[in-house]
Amino acid sequence: MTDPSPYDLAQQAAARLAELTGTARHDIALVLGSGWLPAAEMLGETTAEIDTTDLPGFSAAAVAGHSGKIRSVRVGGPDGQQALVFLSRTHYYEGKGVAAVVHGVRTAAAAGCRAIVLTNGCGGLKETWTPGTPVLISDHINLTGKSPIEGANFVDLTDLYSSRLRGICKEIDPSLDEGVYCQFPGPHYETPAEIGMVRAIGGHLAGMSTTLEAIAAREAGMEILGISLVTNLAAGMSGAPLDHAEVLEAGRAAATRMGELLTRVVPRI
Ligand code: 8IG
Repeated sequence: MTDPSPYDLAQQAAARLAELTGTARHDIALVLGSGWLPAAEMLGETTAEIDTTDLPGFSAAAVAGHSGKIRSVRVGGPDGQQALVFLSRTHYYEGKGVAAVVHGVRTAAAAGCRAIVLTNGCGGLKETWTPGTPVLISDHINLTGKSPIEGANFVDLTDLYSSRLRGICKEIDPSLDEGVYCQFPGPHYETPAEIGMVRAIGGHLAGMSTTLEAIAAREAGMEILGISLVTNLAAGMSGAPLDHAEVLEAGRAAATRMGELLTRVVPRI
């Protein structure tokens, strides 16, 4: 027998997800990056929590500060939406392949989600972005050299990070800035010279996730909101080496601001 396609596998995962959560359809998905869990706790009432490994196509989480769980969360708002919250993601640097990286996104689409909020922790290239500053992703540069799309499907990527959703965020918090996110393969951080390259090619944020997921989400027809939490100044800018513990601490410190943003924006998506 041939292996199921990534799209079939996502359909299977969504069917199992519906059984395990007792919720036939989800409306909106959120993927939590480094530092985002405390913020997401404020979103609403968790009606179910499952292990990703109980769904077809997912494997165990690999990074401290990421847990391999998916929550079904009742979100406030007029229509009472049901959110699917991924407490972890599969990173490109885990070496499981691009299909594994975007399996959660495809599962969310198959589960009915018409929008997705992709969050991450990353390095910032603007001095004014002190650790703990959330920044809206306006566009991206995918430096992995890979695509999650299989076959000759020439997907359009203009307005990939919905200007409508960015507008809603800015109505809620006019002080929010925007930036272009560059995805590096990782897992090492950049060299100062590579951050110089990011600046030269028009990037403002450096990280190890999000762009492949955004491409898969667009392919699946979802509207995308991308928000980075700047947890550190990009390599070479602060004079100090980058430290994963500091990254997690910056997330904890900024949780309230990000939690308020998510809680107010999600019901309006
Ligand atoms: I959190 O400075 C976090 N993730 N590539 N560079 C890259 N990824 C990151 C960084 C960073 N900070």
